[in-house]
Amino acid sequence: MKKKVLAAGLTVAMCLSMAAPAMADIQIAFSQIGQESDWRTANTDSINGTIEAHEGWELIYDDAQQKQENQIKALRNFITQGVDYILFTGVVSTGWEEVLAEVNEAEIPLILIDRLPDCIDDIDYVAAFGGDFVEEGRRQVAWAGEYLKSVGRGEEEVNVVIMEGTTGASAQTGRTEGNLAALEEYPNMKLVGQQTGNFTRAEGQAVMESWLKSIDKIDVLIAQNDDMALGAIDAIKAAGLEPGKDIIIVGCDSVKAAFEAIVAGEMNATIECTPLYGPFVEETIEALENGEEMSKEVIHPEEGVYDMEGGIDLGTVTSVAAADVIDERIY
Ligand code: GZL
Repeated sequence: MKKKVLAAGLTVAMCLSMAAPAMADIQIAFSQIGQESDWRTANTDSINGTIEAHEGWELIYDDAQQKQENQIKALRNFITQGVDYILFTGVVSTGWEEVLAEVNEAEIPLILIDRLPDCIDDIDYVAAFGGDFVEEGRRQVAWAGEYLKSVGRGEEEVNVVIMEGTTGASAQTGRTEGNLAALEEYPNMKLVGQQTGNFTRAEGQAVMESWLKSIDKIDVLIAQNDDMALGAIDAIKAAGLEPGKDIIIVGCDSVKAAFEAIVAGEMNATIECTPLYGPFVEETIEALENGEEMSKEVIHPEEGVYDMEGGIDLGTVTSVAAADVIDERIY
């Protein structure tokens, strides 16, 4: 009897082992902020798609719905699971010291992407990659200033509103720093409004609706991402005004919907901030798996500026007409 049971046991074990999926060599955990914008969706798709397509890699993914407490919980779960790598972008830039110290104590390699934590100099990380938010903010205002000059309005006093991203996010604080510094270079541009739209289209529309009721004349909107710019366009049209003409609109991210709005004449420019981090993540983890050291230098990708006609010189970059490149855009 015993032999039969043993044989049956072995048969079952063999079937199970044949049916079981191949064990991953490494587990890569990703603490993502949420799904607040087209940029974020493209960022998630790029990273998750790259990891899931890589032989032997397993993705452990968490969407924090833009809540810091959810990210902290996710990071602690990753530690408990004993993952091999952690990818992290913080919804805001403060409040990460304790949990990132726990990641360091667990000796799990930490890859910082996108919105970097203020405590970056006090933690161990193996690589860091993301947009140069201050430069992106500078480019937004400089584009508007140069454009006004190009159409003979360089001396005209114009009213500017800045629609900020999520309060306390490094993308918001950085872009605002760049926005305000660049405004110093264009004394004809007067700041008459500054409010967060939380990087979402719905909140961008609501903020623009309230500004159109409370501010006599708005000439330029600087929106710190394209989703808020697109929401503002909806509000401007509902108020009977022509977006892109009555109000000059400069976004950030360079998502496809912004190219479409520019080609339609409803938006004037967008400053690129690429979300396509998948290749960087793959190269970094492959290098680390091969025992290579990565530089601690924060890597900023090359980024462009896209507008209606091209040719606006911003010093570090010259704009390109959206219509000329819209067909090759992949996000
Ligand atoms: C920028 C990123 C910002 C985008 C927004 O790297 O953190 O968050 O500009 C997104 O669209 O919501």
